[in-house]
Amino acid sequence: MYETIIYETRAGVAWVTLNRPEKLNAFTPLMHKELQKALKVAERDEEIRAVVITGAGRAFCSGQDLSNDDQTLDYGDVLREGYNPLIQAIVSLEKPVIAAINGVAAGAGASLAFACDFRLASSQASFIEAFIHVGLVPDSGNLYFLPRLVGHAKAMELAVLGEKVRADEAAALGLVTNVIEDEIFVSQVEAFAVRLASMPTKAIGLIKRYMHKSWDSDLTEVLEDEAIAQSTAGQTYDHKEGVSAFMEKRKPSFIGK
Ligand code: LHQ
Repeated sequence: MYETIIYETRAGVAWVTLNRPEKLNAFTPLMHKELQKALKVAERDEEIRAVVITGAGRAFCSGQDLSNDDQTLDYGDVLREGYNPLIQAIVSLEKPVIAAINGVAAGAGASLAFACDFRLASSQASFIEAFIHVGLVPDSGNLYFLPRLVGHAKAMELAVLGEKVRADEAAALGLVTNVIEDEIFVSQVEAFAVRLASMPTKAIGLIKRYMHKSWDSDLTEVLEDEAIAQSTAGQTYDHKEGVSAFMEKRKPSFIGK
């Protein structure tokens, strides 16, 4: 069904694997189409309560496929048609999205990871703001997410110098949640994703929506947004279940509704 990605589901988790290992999973227009389709499928499937994005082979994603470079294309249009909707799809998906960074994440591949809600890095992972090496500027949300993740000064340094950031350095910068030894990477990602998929999904979706929105809001707006979100969360099954479980001194069993 897909040519450039693999889409699999298990235990409430959708696994989306970028699958062009010979090009270090570089983006093509078809990969954009397929990724967006997969994210829609994951969004609509009520059984799916967490999404993992990872790469086949030794890389996470090397950004735009430079071997397909068509000089007649306006890069602004390439972004508007492929990358921007992809980043928006990740941000607006009200389920947790985990970037499982198995290897190098370069250029827009790094941007893809930065737009996700969690980043788990293999000890083999690295990040490169590769844009500058081909005379380009960070894109695909990179200029939005990177300074928010690591602060303005560090973001400038990474974006302008384009030096490789190893997994342990990325962890020290707060760029990744965790660094995991390569041999146990997939099983640890799976455990993390399954843990998220058994949590109160509606509440996670609301946290995600309003935490993103908070960057553009003042305190008065955030307080009201919290009230709106809490009103919705307070009416969920999972809220009732959480309270009952607490009172009955048992583990809650959340269903994501
Ligand atoms: C590749 C690529 C690649 C094709 C490795 N394309 N083949 C948005 C909108 C519009 C236009 C432009 O850009 C953007 C956003 C962007 O993403 S711009 C930035 C584009 N990406 C890059 O500049 C990164 C290019 N790649 C690299 O710098 C290196 O490959 C990294 C650092 C990722 C990995 O280095 P190595 O581990 O030494 O691997 P390698 O360079 O030997 O690559 C292995 C193969 O993969 C190789 O092919 P070959 O046939 O020689 O085995 C590369 O040509 C191919 N490959 N990235 N983006």
